Amino acid sequence: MDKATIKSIAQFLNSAELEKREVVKITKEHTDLDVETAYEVQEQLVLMKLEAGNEIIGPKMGLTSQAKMKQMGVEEPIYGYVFDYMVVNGDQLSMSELIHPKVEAEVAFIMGRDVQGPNITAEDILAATEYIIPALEIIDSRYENFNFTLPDVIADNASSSRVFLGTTLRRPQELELDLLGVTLSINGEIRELGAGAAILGHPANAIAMLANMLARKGLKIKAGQTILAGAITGAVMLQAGDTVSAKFDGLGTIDFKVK
Ligand code: OOG
Ligand code: MG
Repeated sequence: MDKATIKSIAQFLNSAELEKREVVKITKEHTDLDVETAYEVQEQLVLMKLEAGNEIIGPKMGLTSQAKMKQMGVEEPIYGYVFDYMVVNGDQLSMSELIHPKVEAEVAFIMGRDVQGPNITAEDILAATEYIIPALEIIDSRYENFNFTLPDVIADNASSSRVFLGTTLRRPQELELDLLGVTLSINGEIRELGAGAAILGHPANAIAMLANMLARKGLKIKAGQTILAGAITGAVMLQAGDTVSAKFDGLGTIDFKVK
């Protein structure tokens, strides 16, 4: 695929996000879009957002749990980027800014040091992590009905849209992240639950995988970045009027209302 086509796909997906418009998946027309090219589209999309004045909060991992891989019919972890405009301040999610949002429970790593792959292990990640915080990610695929293939979702920045970051900070050594339990309730009813081990056996494995994936592009994890490890639970569709509440063992709660 030539550079001009890669750029035009990135532009197409960026406009879909800005105009809150769902689109047909890219691979429907561009059947030759493979994983490597999809990351080139994502790179262009990230560049456009940076050029528009947005800043990167951190890369994120996605599709790191069986719950998510099964739900989306995709079998491999991926990464994308969370930008400053995606972080929600306060406790309200505005439906009018989004297409068809879903919520999923995650933990985030706040990095104290740079981590440069390859050959990074979970132990390396834990040693380089300053704090763990709870998070609720709002994913909002730009594709109709969240219908996509692996290259499609990579090109679409892993459905990144919004994120609520919790305010409880813990040192990684204070937690057993694999045993960290979480419940996700909508309107008072538990809809999803799980433990950190759902993420590749331990959430730090997802961040290690990220460091190793970034290394293939000559990139690294940077000190100060806040990095989502991928959803522990399946994602739940949201509707205006919903009240969302997630409880994290040892990490407090995150609550918000959908307007
Ligand atoms: C892709 C986004 C995946 C996660 O945590 O698994 C993701 C999607 O499900 O639309 O953010
Ligand atoms: Mg996620």
